Amino acid sequence: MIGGNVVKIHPSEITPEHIYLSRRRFLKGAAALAAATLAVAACGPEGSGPTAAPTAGPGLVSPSLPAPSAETDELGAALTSYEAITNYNNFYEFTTSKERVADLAKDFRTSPWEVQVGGLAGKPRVFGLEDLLEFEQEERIYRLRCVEAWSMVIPWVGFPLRRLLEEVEPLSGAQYVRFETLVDPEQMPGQERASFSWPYVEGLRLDEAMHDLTLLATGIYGKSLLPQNGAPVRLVVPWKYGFKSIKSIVKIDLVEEMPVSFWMASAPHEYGFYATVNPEVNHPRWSQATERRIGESGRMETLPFNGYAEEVAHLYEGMDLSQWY
Ligand SMILES: Nc1nc2c(c(=O)[nH]1)N[C@H]1C(S)=C(S)[C@@H](COP(=O)(O)O)O[C@H]1N2
Ligand SMILES: [Mo]
Repeated sequence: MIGGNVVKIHPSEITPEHIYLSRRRFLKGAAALAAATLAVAACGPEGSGPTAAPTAGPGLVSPSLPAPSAETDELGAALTSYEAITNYNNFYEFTTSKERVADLAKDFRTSPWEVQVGGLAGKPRVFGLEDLLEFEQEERIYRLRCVEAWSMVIPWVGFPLRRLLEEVEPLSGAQYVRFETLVDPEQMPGQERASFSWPYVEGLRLDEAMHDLTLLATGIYGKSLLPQNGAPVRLVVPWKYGFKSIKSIVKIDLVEEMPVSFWMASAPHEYGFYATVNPEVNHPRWSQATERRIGESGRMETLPFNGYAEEVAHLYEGMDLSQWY
């Protein structure tokens, strides 16, 4: 914990007072967007009008949404700017250069989009993006801590993964959840690099996947995700290193055995399955004790479980997490 007088508020307690983006608002937002886009096209370059937010880009969920709903996370840390969140990215399918992802991903086709959900499920099902947007969307302000020791505070829009998994009815043998990103080297030039084995795969234990903090994100700052952030739908697991939060998901399977993730396959001595944020367990090549908050100077202390210990530490009782990077 940071200090004695910090009041911890669980994200689920924050959101009701803020906005729950109902499906209707999403649809209304889409219609408003179409109108706004026309107006912008008629009135001049984007951003020239007084109501156009400088960061407004394609895929605005709803221009009328008062998002984000707060200026800080529950620890009082300021939100990272939309500019930084959308221009400093890890998305190896496009490039390993964080500053170039946004440009290389700008034409990535995110519609139509389908996510196949199955494996050990009683009711396996294919969800179109429009089906995913039928789940009640809410805002969650989470810290994202990359294993490379930088971090951001991001106002996500999305819904708990648990709701999707409940829809497909996990069978009793299901112990883990395995996720896959799209493979399409024509659109994703980084996938031509043979040094990695695609698709990008990630996994969670079923109880981690069912935890209320575990989000399927569809937006940031009240706008639909941009490709560089994993459009149209990506995972967010805030108490684990960022690489667990897999982008542009096309497949989710309930499975019996622990999945082998992209990073476990690429560098097994550096990246493990659990990857819970832990300032006491260093990466083999650098310290994890502190982090650089993007947009701020200096370094800050990294918190156990990225500051979510109260919510998630119980999931790991009796486990030696120092074994897991
Ligand atoms: N498919 C896929 N998902 C991915 C990655 C990736 O390269 N490919 N990078 C991960 C890493 S290392 C981080 S830190 C976060 C970064 O998310 P952001 O760019 O939206 O901040 O995405 C994660 N999800
Ligand atoms: Mo990362």
